[in-house]
Amino acid sequence: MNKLPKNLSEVIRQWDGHLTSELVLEPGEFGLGKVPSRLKPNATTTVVCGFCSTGCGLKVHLKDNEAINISADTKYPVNLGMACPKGWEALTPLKAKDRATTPYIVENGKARAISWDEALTKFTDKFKGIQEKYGKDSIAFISTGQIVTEEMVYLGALAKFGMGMIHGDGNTRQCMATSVVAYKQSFGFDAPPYSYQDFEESDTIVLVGSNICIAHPIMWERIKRNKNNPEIIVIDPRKTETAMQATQFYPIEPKSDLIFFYALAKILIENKWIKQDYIDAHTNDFSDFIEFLKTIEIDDAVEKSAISLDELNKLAKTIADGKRVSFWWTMGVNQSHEGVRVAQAIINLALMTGNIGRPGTGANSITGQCNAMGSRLFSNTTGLLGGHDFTNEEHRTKVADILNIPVETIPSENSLAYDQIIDGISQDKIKGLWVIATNSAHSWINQNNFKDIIKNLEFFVVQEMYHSTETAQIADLVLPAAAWGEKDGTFINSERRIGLVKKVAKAPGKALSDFNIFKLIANYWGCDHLFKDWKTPEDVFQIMKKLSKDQPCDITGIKDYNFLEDRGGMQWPCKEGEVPEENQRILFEDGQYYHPDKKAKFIFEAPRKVLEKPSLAYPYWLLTGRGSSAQWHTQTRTDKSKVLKTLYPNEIYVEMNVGDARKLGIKSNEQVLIKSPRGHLKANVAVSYNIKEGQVFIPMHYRETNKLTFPAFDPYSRQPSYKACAVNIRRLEYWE
Ligand SMILES: Nc1nc2c(c(=O)[nH]1)N[C@H]1C(S)=C(S)[C@@H](COP(=O)(O)OP(=O)(O)OC[C@H]3O[C@@H](n4cnc5c(=O)[nH]c(N)nc54)[C@H](O)[C@@H]3O)O[C@H]1N2
Ligand SMILES: Nc1nc2c(c(=O)[nH]1)N[C@H]1C(S)=C(S)[C@@H](COP(=O)(O)OP(=O)(O)OC[C@H]3O[C@@H](n4cnc5c(=O)[nH]c(N)nc54)[C@H](O)[C@@H]3O)O[C@H]1N2
Ligand code: SF4
Ligand SMILES: [Mo]
Repeated sequence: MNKLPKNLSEVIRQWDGHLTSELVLEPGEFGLGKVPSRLKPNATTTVVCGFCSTGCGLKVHLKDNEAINISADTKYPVNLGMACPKGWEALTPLKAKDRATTPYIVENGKARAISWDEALTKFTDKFKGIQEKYGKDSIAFISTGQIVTEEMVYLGALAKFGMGMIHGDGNTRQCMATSVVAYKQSFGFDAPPYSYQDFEESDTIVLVGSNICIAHPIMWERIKRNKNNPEIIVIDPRKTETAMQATQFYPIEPKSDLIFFYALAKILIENKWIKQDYIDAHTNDFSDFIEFLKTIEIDDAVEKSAISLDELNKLAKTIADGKRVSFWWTMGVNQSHEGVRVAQAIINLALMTGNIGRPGTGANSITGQCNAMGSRLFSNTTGLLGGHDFTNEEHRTKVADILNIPVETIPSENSLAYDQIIDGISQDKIKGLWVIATNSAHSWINQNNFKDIIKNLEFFVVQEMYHSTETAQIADLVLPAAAWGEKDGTFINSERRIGLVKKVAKAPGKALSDFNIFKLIANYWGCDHLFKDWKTPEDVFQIMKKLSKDQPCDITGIKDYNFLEDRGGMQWPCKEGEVPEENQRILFEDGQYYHPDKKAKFIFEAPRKVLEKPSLAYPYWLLTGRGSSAQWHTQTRTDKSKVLKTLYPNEIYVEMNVGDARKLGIKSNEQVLIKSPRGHLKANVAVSYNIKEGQVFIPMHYRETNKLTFPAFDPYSRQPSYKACAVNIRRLEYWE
């Protein structure tokens, strides 16, 4: 069992499935040969972008079997010929010198390149040993919203059904957990209801905690195509690039959204600016909501949000006057100590004003990573495959039947959340960790003790495309992964569109696609009998279809990859026998939600205390988020491009108000020290009018940023509240 299969080349051929016939293997190498044989050597083909959740179609131009250039696809229904700088530069990160090209193990601080056979033997022996010593649930995995859905399904099934893990979460916890919980509770299923066409059809666009110009530039371009001269309303503490383009800007105090939206609801109700017939026909608990709102004082909301009553009234009136009002939110809402209730306060506004289920409307959470939506439905982390529930026996039986596996292999309890897995490591409950396609040692909240916590593990495996990431640097075993562009599969974008990702380049050295790594692990672990039919990504896609059957995310009508190719992707639902003609669809047109009684729920709760606020010792709010459209997350990919690097400050900087800078005698570009109760860092000052006094902003892309952040979590989604903590700032000479 713990040996490479004898007829390895045969296995590799099977891995590549429909690509087999012309597949040439380099002798002695595991890298899987050439670009897919179904593409002609000098072809042009469309691939969905591997950065943000917009999911633009990019044309990849091949010469002699090699991807040489990219342009934006003019026909793809998402981006209509547009792409942002990251998309244009998407091939560059593949060629970087710090790609992990061989498995390696770190012993006594020294890295040693090893064969796949040794790596997989080590992986299996170590993790099995830990399980024998401490129990099955003593190993866990943390995955991602950035591998193809087929790989997510494989990983989730392998880890939980094959290797016996219970705990596995993803970086989507840092990002989307709040929206998932909010939608499930309010609508009965995690179902963002919109299509991008809504950006063009609204007459009133309300963007909450969403810097769309930077984070989703092509969605912003869709707003610019709107012919209704729409009101564009931005609710954000900072005057962001998006706020600068807005027709109305509400610079709300950090973490005051909940009371602010409740006050707004109260004003709408008092003025009878609501759609009672819609509320009566399609929702529950509105009268309780009215009762609850009696506990909300408008004056209190005005004071806490720093938005005047006049402005609040103006916003309410604008919403009331709009015929097609759409509400959009992103991380300013999700990353909060009470994010779920804030998201639901926004959902409540859409429901009570009847702004849902019609073109140009909706309570719309914008996702972040290219495949966050895939992970929400198919990663087997927070929910069972296909939007099912681990704790529901019927669901477990259904999934077991589809996969043809014993139902007992499916855990009947939910996984610990990301923060609980990290705590579990501190508490010696989790002794083995496997991280796939996320850079936890940079992006996780409060980094000060992260590396020490990791030392508590007996075995730490990182599956990565680069050996240089902060997380790979502290691993015991690194498994080199092929990247976007080097493998096949599908992503699901923000508007629920399933789009194709293709192998257009060869992975370097011995790097393998995550799909193939999972396949090998199944073989070495001895559970490959569970995955007999899972030969190619497209086989797994066919299994995903079965898993989705009769769920709101039913995709049984998508025949195969060629169908997706021909249609320019397809939004869910797409049921067998009900394949839609049109290419842009919204949900809830019939007012039917996914709760058993088909009604949506008003959900509300008194605002919670913010656990860390500015104080005498730490007088500034620290906000964090995206810095520019050319930077991606922890920058492992985007900092490989010379072109992108010219588009943003290469060193960490802090944005600070002109008045604050003057008070402290700080000049623009001066380096300052920033301290939170947990850690400190040095950053260059960017003096600005776009941030209020008493607040500062540091982009998340720099490795130091999370030394400062405060680990507060939403109680329902367990999403970290990255966006608010307290810091102090001083000139260097003052500290040193
Ligand atoms: N260029 C680029 N694009 C990206 C990414 C990237 O790294 N780079 N990442 C992708 C991912 S994974 C994600 S999740 C998205 C994130 O996309 P966004 O959420 O749009 O980006 P952020 O800058 O994280 O946060 C948005 C805004 O929230 C505001 N905010 C902070 N606190 C509060 C608050 O209390 N209330 C309100 N109302 N607003 C607040 C911040 O000032 C910030 O402007 O971007 C995606 N797109
Ligand atoms: N302070 C602060 N912190 C934040 C945020 C914030 O707003 N403020 N935002 C949070 C949010 S919303 C998010 S989504 C996270 C993002 O945080 P991360 O997920 O840690 O960020 P990435 O840099 O995208 O990490 C992805 C990793 O996967 C690797 N990789 C890329 N493609 C592949 C592949 O195909 N296979 C494998 N095996 N590896 C691959 C990349 O090299 C990279 O190291 O950060 C969170 N952290
Ligand atoms: S907007 Fe997003 S999906 Fe489109 S090209 Fe840019 S990073 Fe890629
Ligand atoms: Mo994210």
